[in-house]
Amino acid sequence: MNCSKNCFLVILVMLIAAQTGTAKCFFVDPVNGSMANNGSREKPWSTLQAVFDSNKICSRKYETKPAIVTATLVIKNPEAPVKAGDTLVCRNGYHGLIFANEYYNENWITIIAAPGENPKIASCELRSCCRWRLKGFTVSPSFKTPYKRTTLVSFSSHSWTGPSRECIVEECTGYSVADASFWTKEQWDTLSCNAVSLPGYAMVARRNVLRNVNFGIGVTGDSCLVEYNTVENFAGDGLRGLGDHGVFQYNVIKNCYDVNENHDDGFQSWSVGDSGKVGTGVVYGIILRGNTIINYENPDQPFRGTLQGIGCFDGMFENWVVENNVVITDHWHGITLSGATNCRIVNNTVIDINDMTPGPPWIRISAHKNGQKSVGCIVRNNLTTKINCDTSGVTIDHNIIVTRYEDYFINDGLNNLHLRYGCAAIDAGISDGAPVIDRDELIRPVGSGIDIGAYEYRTSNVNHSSKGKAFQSRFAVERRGGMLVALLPLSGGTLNLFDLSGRQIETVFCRGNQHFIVYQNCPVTCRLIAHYTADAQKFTTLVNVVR
Ligand SMILES: [Ca+2]
Ligand SMILES: [Ca+2]
Ligand SMILES: [Ca+2]
Repeated sequence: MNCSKNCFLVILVMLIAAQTGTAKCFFVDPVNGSMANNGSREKPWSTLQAVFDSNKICSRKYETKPAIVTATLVIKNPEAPVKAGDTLVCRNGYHGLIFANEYYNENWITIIAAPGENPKIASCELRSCCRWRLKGFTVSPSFKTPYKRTTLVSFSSHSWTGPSRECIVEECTGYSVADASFWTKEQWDTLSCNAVSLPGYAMVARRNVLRNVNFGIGVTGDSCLVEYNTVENFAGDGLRGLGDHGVFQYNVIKNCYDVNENHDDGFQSWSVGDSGKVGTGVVYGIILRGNTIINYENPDQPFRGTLQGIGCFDGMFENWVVENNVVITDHWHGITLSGATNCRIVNNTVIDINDMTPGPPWIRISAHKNGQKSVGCIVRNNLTTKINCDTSGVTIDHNIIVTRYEDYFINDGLNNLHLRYGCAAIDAGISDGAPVIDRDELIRPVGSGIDIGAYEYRTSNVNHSSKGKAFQSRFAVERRGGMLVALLPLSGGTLNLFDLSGRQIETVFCRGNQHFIVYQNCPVTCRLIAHYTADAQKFTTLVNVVR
């Protein structure tokens, strides 16, 4: 009896806590909704723009202006139904152009696509905002007439209403126009939008796909995270990181368009001092890890230009880590830090995309333009076409200069820079100062030592990394008669088969079917590594085929 009474009390307390503390979901449906509704699943509101414009969201704003971060926040829209911690679920259709000002949420408010649906917005600017999460939208000003060049997603700050902080954009698809292949040079120069702007503290851009843009993701806030994004077809720079302690990891930046005077960079940073002058300050603690930067995929691409891979020319840069990046470019600057203190450039792969000038690209740490020398830096375990460092202030060891790509890489140096069986880069590095995982987020070292370059060569069973989302699980590959059949964890994606020497033996593009024949005439006995990528997730498994 006592027990059931206690249980009842416990449940009652939990229910009360749940009622007072539980976040609510509200629904927004441009096709069937109305602002006269209450926002429930059955009676959704009409568009996200209308939800903001009709003050349905309770939040906070600075009491006095100009806002300073230590000032008092007061309640805004106190009677509004959407409160801190709630979620706005957006259904298919066009949700308008989102601009909202002064929404400092005490707890996160999430704006998310309904499962399996594709809500669209022209752009989203949340200004003087805190703790917003925007997820799963397709963003393009081409949804609105007339077309207006803008930033696709920005969490902007304002000197009067206050700085933004702690906002997230993830799993969004953004583009200026869906297809820019017919754009003239002038259209590229005047119509391409900047994609994402993170100007405040602790902002995140994650798993977004951004195409046909001017600048990709620009970070001026401190402690921001930019990961697993794709920036494809860009006129400006792919990524910019000017704030301190930013982490840029596992992004893919590819295909730059030379349409104006901008010097295109895959990633660029510079310091700004108290005077406001470029090159007079320090950028602290940036991590660039596992990014892939590709100048162009198609040699016949229109307005194809050259691309500085990681170009940081106006230091100082202090306590940076640049590791496991892959830079494939037509320029001299593969990875360059001009003015570096205690920076580490370790286990990167840097190659020229062609055999013409400019290039071959180098890894370089040099003095600041003003003459201030770099100190305490390490350039180690890199596989690169050139090293061009100052001799003082930089420890340079265990790097390999590549001249013949076929000596090192599985596939001619461009499509697959995983190491070839038996190549001189395997086990030739040192672990001191080196990353414990590789570009694929797999644990290293494998074998008798750490390898040179971004990828660790592995001959046998895969060590699964405990870090990150990638490689969390394996998938099944079975022999059925003379064929191998994969049972894939997701639909779509690409499956690659390698033999244990690292030779690629099959590539299959898996369209919509989760049971897939991957190898028609499989040998009676063999061991293979199957590597499957879909929806930005990666899965690897070792296949043992025995009679
Ligand atoms: Ca640039
Ligand atoms: Ca070149
Ligand atoms: Ca090794």
